[in-house]
Amino acid sequence: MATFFEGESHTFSEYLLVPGYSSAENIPANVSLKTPLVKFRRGEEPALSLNIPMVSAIMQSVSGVDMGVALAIEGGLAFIYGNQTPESEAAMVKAVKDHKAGFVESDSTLTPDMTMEQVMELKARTGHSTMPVTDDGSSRGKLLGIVTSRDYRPSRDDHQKKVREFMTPREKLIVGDKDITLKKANDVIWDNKLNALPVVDENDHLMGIVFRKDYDQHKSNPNELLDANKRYMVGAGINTRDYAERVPLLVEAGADVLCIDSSEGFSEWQKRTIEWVRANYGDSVKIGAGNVVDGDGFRFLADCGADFVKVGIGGGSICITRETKGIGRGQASAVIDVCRARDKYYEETGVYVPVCSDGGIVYDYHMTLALAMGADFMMLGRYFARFDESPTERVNVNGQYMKEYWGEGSARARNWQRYDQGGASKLGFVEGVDSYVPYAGSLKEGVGQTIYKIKSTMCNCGAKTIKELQEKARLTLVSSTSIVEGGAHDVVVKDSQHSVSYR
Ligand code: RVP
Repeated sequence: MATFFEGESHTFSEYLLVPGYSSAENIPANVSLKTPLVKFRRGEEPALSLNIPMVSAIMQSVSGVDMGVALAIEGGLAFIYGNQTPESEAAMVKAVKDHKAGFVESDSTLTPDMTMEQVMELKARTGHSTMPVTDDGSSRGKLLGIVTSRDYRPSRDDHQKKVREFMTPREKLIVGDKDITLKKANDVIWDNKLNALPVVDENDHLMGIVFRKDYDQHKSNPNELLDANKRYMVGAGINTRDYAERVPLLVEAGADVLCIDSSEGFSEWQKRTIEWVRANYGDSVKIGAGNVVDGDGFRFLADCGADFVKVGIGGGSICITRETKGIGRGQASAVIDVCRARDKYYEETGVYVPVCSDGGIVYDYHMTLALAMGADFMMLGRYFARFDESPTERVNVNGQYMKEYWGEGSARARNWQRYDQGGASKLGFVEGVDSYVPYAGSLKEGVGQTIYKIKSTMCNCGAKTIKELQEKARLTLVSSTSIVEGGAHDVVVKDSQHSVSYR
């Protein structure tokens, strides 16, 4: 006879935290959200940690270069999507690794033959007034000059005037060489009263620009997630099909950690993939695996040598796996069960394998719940898709700004490798939808707010670290009527926006 799990499977919304004793020490400023990213032995430090417990989903509509940089600045990590050629994925990884903190790649570059009218159009579009001039108009072309708003007067000048006539030419520019540090670049900016310093390589090709304001911003990002060479850390998704071809390119590009992206990870395909990585790279390449939803699945992947294990089937906001295939488990129950197995594994082997809760986070407080239930960090799709830094278009739908967000199992993404069970190379049926999510501005602001909420709740539980939260948290299941009690009720809410806003 089949196995029946005890009890029902629950989602995050069915739980609440019951506050514990908090001392005067329990203030958000004293809370650290540092958390292990990869496995480690008892008494040792993990080789890689996150400064905030958030990673972005391995999805076309979520994790590109901008997400990689923006999330590393806040202390988290993006997993660049694998549903593209190995070459283009590696190029994205490399772009994040090459992105020097404070060194900006120009998004408004001119050629000398462009007109003042075109300059004004570009400025209106990008909002940027400092524009380098290169031979081919690309951000990596040979530097010929620079245009700032001090170089032309739209009210007096002929709008057809060519850039070459009013730019500050290369010979009059102060530039930084390719090895200049951010600190030195800032000194040059100050000493010469500049607003921006172009940085060029040995052939005078533009590499980036350092802006006065970015240096200040860099100083005010104490959580930045950097590798040993002070480059941003970034992860990359792989599949169980083309790893022999893909992994070497990603490693070469500098990926700090890989993750097998699969809707169902309790499989021989994952074992083979991890074995291949170990045979070729030993422990030097870190690789997470998943997704699983119970202790058996966890133990299997831990025994295979996974560096972390990802949990969640069917809970993603765009995911319809449970409806189409009837497999999955409520995300809270899955996390609790897997984390129990993780703790048991740690007791038995002395190896701690971090657990990532993937999908199904709707409200910020769900993240605190996931951590309290034992997760070490969360993977989020919908949450990050809402920000400027996700790779999709911002569109106006019936007067409201939205960002597009589609599942990897949708007809739009057609990521058959993610759903592959060794069959034909195509997506047999869809397991995801194409959707909109309400636009939510900059990642920095959104993540800042979320982090503050998590820290505040941790204070209510008397915890200054995630580990302490996991030890001290007291959780209760809630009935459907008490969920109603938890929202505004029996009043007429004046600001109806509140009831649908992101809590
Ligand atoms: P969410 O954060 O709830 O939007 O969920 C994101 C997660 O959903 C991803 O990390 C992935 O595990 C899963 N996903 C991605 N595509 C699909 C699908 O098309 N079914 N599901």
